[in-house]
Amino acid sequence: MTRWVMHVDMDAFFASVEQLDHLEYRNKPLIVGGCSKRGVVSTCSYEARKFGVHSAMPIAEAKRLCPQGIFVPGRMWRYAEMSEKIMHIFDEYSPLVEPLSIDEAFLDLSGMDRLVEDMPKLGSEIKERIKSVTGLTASVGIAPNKFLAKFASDLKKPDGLVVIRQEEAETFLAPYPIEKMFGIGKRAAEELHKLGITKIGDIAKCNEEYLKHALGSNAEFVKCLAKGLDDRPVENYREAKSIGKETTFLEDLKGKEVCRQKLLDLSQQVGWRLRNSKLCGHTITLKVKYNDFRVNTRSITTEAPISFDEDIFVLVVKLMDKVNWSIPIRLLGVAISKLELEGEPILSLVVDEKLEKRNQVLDAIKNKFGEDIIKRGK
Ligand code: TTP
Ligand code: MG
Repeated sequence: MTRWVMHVDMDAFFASVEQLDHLEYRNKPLIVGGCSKRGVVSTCSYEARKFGVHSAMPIAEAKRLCPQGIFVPGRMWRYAEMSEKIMHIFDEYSPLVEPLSIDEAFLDLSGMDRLVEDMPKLGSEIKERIKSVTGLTASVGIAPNKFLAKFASDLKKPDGLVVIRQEEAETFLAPYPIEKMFGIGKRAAEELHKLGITKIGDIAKCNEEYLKHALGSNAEFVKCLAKGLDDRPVENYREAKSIGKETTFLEDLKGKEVCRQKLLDLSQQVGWRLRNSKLCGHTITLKVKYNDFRVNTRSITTEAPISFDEDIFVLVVKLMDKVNWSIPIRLLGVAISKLELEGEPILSLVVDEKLEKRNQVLDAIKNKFGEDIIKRGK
């Protein structure tokens, strides 16, 4: 059975929504972002991109590059509303959808015995459906795995549709610069350049041991991607029995306080995924792996379902008392299980309206910028 994964990503999402709602912004360079002097660009219309404006650029610089641009603050509620509509459409096309951010998702299309010839048609269909329901354009990539699908959706933006077949994948990827690859950050790119590696094809051909000089333990994974191979599954958190997040540290952690901060980060990441999937859960599990590879897991179950970061973290802190922190720690993990669909307002252990608002705002921002953007203080 051929595996098929579709990646859909909306074009200039916030800006397109603004252009849809305001006739006067259409076909104009439009910049959405914080309007204070020190604000940054959230995104901008393709008309503004011609001037070199892009996401995360200071507004002041955008104004310099594109003085005739229209600058507007964002309306998160409106983008969230649109996002929900889009996610519903995805559900029509696949039972297995993995939302990645406010405007993109992976759809698993396998198991429907679809032929490669059907793929462009399916891509056009979903694009048309999105256009007719929302008035917005999306770019679509279809391929046998996640890496290729996301790569493909980015190639012909805006309003693009690219299908990559497995047998052509390696040749297809080869001429592109390494910076276009998932997992290659700025630092890794610099290290690769030092080794004389500039194209994805160079990575595919390179000896793995040599690659390790630049990519460390990621060398094998990245080399597989460069060959167009990626077996990561499309994950639907809604079907998950548990949602968890673990981190293995490059250097062992020492001491309870350091671990506490890491566990706060992990609790937030778990909470975010949970709420994104409209789920809540009852059992919290703390996992600790020591540097001698012994593993200790502790769990606690609450009567009322929880989904807030604070509630998760409070329970994690309780579990911390049952763990030995005097041995160096190699890995920490937090998971929540006994999941259920978020129904009526969730009974929080700490009933607090402000908390709910804060979680909503945080989620909106994390959806916007990715989950690593905000780390709460102690
Ligand atoms: P993206 O999909 O990265 O960007 P985009 O949809 O605006 O443009 P593209 O056509 O290249 O896909 O992000 C989706 C939305 O997330 C974007 O419209 C605004 C928001 N966002 C930010 O607020 N800040 C950022 O730095 C980025 C990258 C996105
Ligand atoms: Mg987008």
